[in-house]
Amino acid sequence: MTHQLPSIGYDYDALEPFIDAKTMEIHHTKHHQTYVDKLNAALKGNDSLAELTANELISDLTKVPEEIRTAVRNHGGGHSNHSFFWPLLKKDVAFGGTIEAAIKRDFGDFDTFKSEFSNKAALLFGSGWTWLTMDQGKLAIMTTPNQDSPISAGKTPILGLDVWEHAYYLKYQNRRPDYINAFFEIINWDEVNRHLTAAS
Ligand code: MN3
Repeated sequence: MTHQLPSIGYDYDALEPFIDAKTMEIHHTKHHQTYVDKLNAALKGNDSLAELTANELISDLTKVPEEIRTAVRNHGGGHSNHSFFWPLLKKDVAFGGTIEAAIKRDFGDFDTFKSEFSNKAALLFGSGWTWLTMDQGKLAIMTTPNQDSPISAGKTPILGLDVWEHAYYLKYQNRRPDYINAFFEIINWDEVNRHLTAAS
């Protein structure tokens, strides 16, 4: 199997003004494409891994030969994380459904969840991701460095935010908190609910 760049499922300008079209285009066609290409390059000649999806590859990295483990972790993680990220973004989706009750149960209220998630995203040093995961039946917020995935730690991602500078620098420069606030305006809660249902 050759890994392929998936479509993001909407136009690059669909998230304006929260995320600009140029950022979306470069992020998808350059950054995500590079993860796909480098994953394919790393896997070349490793027939035993050829049938596995990116999620399967990163779910147990000890099964990946040591000489390509770092490449699969970084580029398989990058491919998995970005494929997960694009459908999480959509304008004008109302917050509600099972996620509303689950957030209330595990965080008390939405504002507490939002402020914990935003603070972790803002304070993450360097490049990485902030996640809402399902961990042993409970929602939890975590961060990962680089392109590491919660899947490699045995957790199921429900929501994720790319806080690499390439995700926001053209529009927001060093103002990562403004990007995080914008993200909360374009969360596709329908997609979040789908992940929550699948994980429950
Ligand atoms: Mn990215």
